[in-house]
Amino acid sequence: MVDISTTIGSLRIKNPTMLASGIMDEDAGSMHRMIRSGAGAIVTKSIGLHAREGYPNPTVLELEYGLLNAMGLPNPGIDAYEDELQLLKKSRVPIIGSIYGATPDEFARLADTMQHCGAAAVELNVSCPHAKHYGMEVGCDTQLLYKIVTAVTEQVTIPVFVKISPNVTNIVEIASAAEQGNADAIVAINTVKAMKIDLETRQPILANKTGGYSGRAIKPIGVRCIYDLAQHIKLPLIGVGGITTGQDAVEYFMAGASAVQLGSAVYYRGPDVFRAVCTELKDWMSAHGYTNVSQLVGAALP
Ligand code: RRO
Repeated sequence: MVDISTTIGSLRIKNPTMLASGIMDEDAGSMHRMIRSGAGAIVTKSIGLHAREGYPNPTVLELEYGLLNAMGLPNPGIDAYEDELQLLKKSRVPIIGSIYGATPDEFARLADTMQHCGAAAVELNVSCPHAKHYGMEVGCDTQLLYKIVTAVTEQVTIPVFVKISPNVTNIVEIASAAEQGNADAIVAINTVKAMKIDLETRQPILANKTGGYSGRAIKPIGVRCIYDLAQHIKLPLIGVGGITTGQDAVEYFMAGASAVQLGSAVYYRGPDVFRAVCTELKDWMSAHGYTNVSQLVGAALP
């Protein structure tokens, strides 16, 4: 019998597929739909202290091998989002509150509200590749990141995950700063900074010019990041980036991830992708003689 439940620190999830932040998570209705589709956990949209409109259109492009987005952190602000979280309080799967900010105090306040609203964990988004003041400025500065993670871990009792970027010279240094701040897990990776130019207008198509690339094309980048992190960081790792099939999840587990997040795959395979990936994962495991996800975690490491 194959058991695909997994643990990320103290958080136990019935299957290792989570909805990644930013897809189908703007309100309780869409998140309920993802729960019904078999996601093991749900990560909310990244929420800040105040409402943000996001960038003007175009904000998302489908390219040959993935999606390019520059949404610009659109969100209603934590006070308005509380209503959605209240509707999910009785959810049978853990809800992980994604938050963004610029200072330790902002992150601590947001995490506190997420905890009060019943979030099972918080995910600190310090890695949006194109958010001025809230993205890479925070996620590239190890001292600031350490202070932010420390402020949040001192404020809340729920697990604190930190989502980091592949767009850095040394991803291990960034994750170490989060580890020193007492984070409970590292989520890797956010999207890869990228651009698409229209040949006729000779201009970048996204209104913001640059955006974040996701989907199948970035899977090898995510796998490499998890593999590097697994050799230097003791914290549990959550893999994200291009996971579309059960075999993709196996690859991330072998690199060192204990769970995976799916985002673009919901666009490519539809909302029932979670159930499909879990079935593919179970089939692969039983065909290869594995009974438990933990047997796969880090199998590729030296
Ligand atoms: O909202 C966005 O444009 C966005 C965010 Br917050 C993020 O973390 N990653 C991304 O690709 N887009």
